[in-house]
Amino acid sequence: MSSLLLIHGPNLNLLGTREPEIYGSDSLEDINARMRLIAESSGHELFSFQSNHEGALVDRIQQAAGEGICHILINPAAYTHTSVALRDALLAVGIPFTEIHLSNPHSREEFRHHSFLSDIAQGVVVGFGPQSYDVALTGIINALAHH
Ligand code: CA2
Repeated sequence: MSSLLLIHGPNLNLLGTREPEIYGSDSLEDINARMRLIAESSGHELFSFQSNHEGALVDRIQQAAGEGICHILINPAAYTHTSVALRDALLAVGIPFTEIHLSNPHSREEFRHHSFLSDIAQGVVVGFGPQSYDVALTGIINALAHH
């Protein structure tokens, strides 16, 4: 059994309430519950965490190092494009991670085209709405099985 951690960045607590044409109509709790179910049906456990605060996200990543988390799934939201602190935290703990986005940031404004995380991620899944999470988790579970 592996322990996985799903992290959501700022404003993602609003999922399902606004801008469904960009971000879909699932709530964050819908996504968390579905991810937990997928993980558990393969014999793994999955914890989730959301914060609007960069430092709280850094703290959660650091904490994961002492919890035996073997993979982090993260939608860093706007911090994708700004945060050296999240990059440093992920490098510091050395836990492999997958970057996830609901939308395709490359088809949006120029400032969303750069990610501080993509080049150090194991994988990146973007553009499939809430299904991006399912695709990422399925890929991780398959990779764990062949390890
Ligand atoms: O597409 C994604 O998943 C993003 O990470 C979403 C971020 C955006 O800054 C990134 O460029 C791409 C924004 C999240 C905002 O979440 C909301 C959810 C519901 C209603 C309004 C905003």
